[in-house]
Amino acid sequence: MPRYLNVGAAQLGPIARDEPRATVVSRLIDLLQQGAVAGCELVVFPELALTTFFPRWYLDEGDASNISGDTTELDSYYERSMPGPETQPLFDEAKRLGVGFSLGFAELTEPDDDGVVHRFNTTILVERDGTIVGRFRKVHIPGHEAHEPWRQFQHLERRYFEESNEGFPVFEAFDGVVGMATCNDRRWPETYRVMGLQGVELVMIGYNTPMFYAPDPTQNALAGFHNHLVMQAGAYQNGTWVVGVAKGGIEEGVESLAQSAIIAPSGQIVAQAVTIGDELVTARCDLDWCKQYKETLFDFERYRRPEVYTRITAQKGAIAPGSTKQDGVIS
Ligand code: CDT
Repeated sequence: MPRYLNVGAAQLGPIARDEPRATVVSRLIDLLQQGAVAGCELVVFPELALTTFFPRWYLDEGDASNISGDTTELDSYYERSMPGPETQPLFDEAKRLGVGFSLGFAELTEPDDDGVVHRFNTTILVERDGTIVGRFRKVHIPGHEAHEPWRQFQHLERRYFEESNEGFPVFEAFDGVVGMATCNDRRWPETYRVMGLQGVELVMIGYNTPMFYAPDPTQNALAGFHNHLVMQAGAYQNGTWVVGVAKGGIEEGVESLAQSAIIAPSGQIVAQAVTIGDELVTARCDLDWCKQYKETLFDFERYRRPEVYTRITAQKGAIAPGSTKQDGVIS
């Protein structure tokens, strides 16, 4: 018997640097309402969906390892509570419509026991009754820490976000087993496999992917190919749905990839955005389709060989034969 979940991928176009939260939240509500009309139970929003992609600017005066100086503008891009006064209307509307959502945003924590605040690139999962049922903090943080003014635009995620140590949890929600990942996480096979090992049936991924990659511009023309390649492979190899949602278009002069897609456990794209702006695409996702892969070719219990994969967790960088590098592993 099929087990259907109607899902919407709510792609966003650009958000201007000075765009007020209230305006962005009204765009999100509009997409949520479109989702309700289309019969969606879950709408997936992109990474950092409440603000412009602020890591493209060097916004403080600290050194490479330390944010300091005037952080007024930087801090204005983070949420201190969720929901907060400006995001509450989205939660209220979700509850009214009975449509859940996942939402990416910059999180500034309360001070810890040492008085230190933490900054994470976070996504929350909100059920159809408006309650938060899951939280994911981005694990793989790309880009650089230090001010690099030679770039056309910077990618200072490694300055403005900590790497999460919480891993890739899954949640029993939306009558299935669901998980989240954020942008660069989608390029790493471990992301999907760790959730696959917890029986995930649907992975929600928001992204902001610039079309220009300064360290190797030969990759620019392949941005769309790589985006779908990794998500389709992750879906197929783990027998799971993947919903990849962009903030695309030209934002503050920087062009970002759109091409949001809903991908089946077969690895096939079943719905894809056709614009580079605010757009909802939907699919009726049969969560039981996952079994066809999880119980055959990718029957982990039967076929996996964890005893020969120990390098995956024991070692970080590559160690070529003959290398003198020591990384705690004897080859
Ligand atoms: N937001 C994000 O993670 N973007 C990265 C860009 C990498 S280039 C520094 C991505 O993997 O799409």
